[in-house]
This record gives sequence, C-alpha cells and structure tokens, in this order.
Amino acid sequence: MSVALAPGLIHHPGYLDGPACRRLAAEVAAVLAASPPFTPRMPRSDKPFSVRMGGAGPVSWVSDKQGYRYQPHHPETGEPWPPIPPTALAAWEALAAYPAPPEACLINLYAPGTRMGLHQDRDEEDFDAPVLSLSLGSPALFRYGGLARSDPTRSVRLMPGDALVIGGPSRLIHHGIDRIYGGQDLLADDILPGLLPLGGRCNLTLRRVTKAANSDAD
Ligand code: MD3
Ligand code: FE
Repeated sequence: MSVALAPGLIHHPGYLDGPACRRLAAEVAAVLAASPPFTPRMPRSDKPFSVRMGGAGPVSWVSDKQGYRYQPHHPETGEPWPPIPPTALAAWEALAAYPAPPEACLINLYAPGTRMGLHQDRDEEDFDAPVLSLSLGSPALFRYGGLARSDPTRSVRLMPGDALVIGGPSRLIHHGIDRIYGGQDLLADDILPGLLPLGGRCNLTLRRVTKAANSDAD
C-alpha cells in the first residue's frame, strides 16, 4: 500500500513489518557500535543540533564550523563509515526505482522532545535520484511544504516501519520533524539500547551523492 502525499513524495505505511524493524534496528546498532553517534553543529553559529547522527556507506553527511559536506570518514574517529545495513539496501532496491545503489545512509537519532527544523536537502550533486527514508521507534510528526520556504505545509505522522520515497518534483521540498511522540501511553520498544533513550526515534535516509556513471538518469 502506498499514498502519494505530493507528486514524487510517496508514503509506504508499515513497509517494514515488526520482525524487519527489529532486524534493521539490530543492523543499525551494529553500525553505531563500530562508528559512534556524533552531534553535528551549525556551520556559522557552532550551535549543536538536537538530533544526534551516525552514518554508513562510502560517504556520509557531516556538519561543523567548516560547513556541511559528505565525506568518506567519521568526523571524530577518522575511520571509514561502516557498510549500509542490508535491510535498508533491500528497501532501496524495492522502492527507489533508480539504477544505482545509494552512496550514503544518514542515521538520525531523536531523543524524546527533539526536533528538526524546516530545511531542504541540497548538498548532493544528484537531484535525479530519490531519497529513501525508513523510520524506527517512536512515531514522529513530519512536516513538508514546497520549493519556497514560505509555501504552505502539511503534516503526516511517520510510524515505525514506514518508508517514504522523496523524488521527482518533491526532491527539493522543505521538510522537518516537529515532534516525537514518546508517549507515556505508548508501549515503546527500546530500539537502540544504550544508544538512544527509551521512547526515541531513529530515521535512516539513503541517498545518491554523486551522479552515477553510465546511468540513463542524466
Ligand atoms: C524531503 N530527516 O535527514 S525523513 C534528513 O525523519 C531529514 O529524520 C527527517 O530530513 C527525519 O534530511 C525526515 C523524510 C525526508 C528525508 C529526506 C528528504 C524527507 C525529505 C529530502 C528531501 C525532501
Ligand atoms: Fe532532510
């Protein structure tokens, strides 16, 4: 089942079932055990993000006083990023409809009460490729608008196991996470014990960064 939220913005509620979510969470835990989460900082102000991040793949995204960029190594350990989790790669193959594999897997870690402000993702060279998002843990309120920051926005709740494909005319829309539902009444799984507080959320985004050689996409 899938729902077009906008042209190119396709929501697949419950794409990963319970066992697949647990398998992906275990794969993410292994990535973060080898390559620890870090706190990105705003380029100009040096203000820390409230979201913590990890990464996997040939490159991943970092942000510090020097700016935003994709790089092949962890910003603190200097080690190469671990491989992209296989369950996430399988979802890319099933949903992305793109002839080249993802090069980056950003891992966003939201403690209860954290958020991500409205932004665009435009640090990649290849906007022909979609971005694939996979959600684990607590539900979140995802807000999305248009190409202009002042365009009207709508909101949708992202649940654990949901996939979202962001491509085509939606690739450069403004979007953010307004809240995490770490509800007292919600029976939260401890998805990443020791890495994220109970009631937290983890989001993976798979991306192309460079233009694929010999692809028909350009
Ligand atoms: C729309 N992550 O990592 S996922 C991000 O839940 C990011 O952690 C949010 O925004 C999260 O940059 C939202 C859905 C998503 C991901 C990438 C997009 C929506 C997007 C890229 C372009 C447009
Ligand atoms: Fe984003």
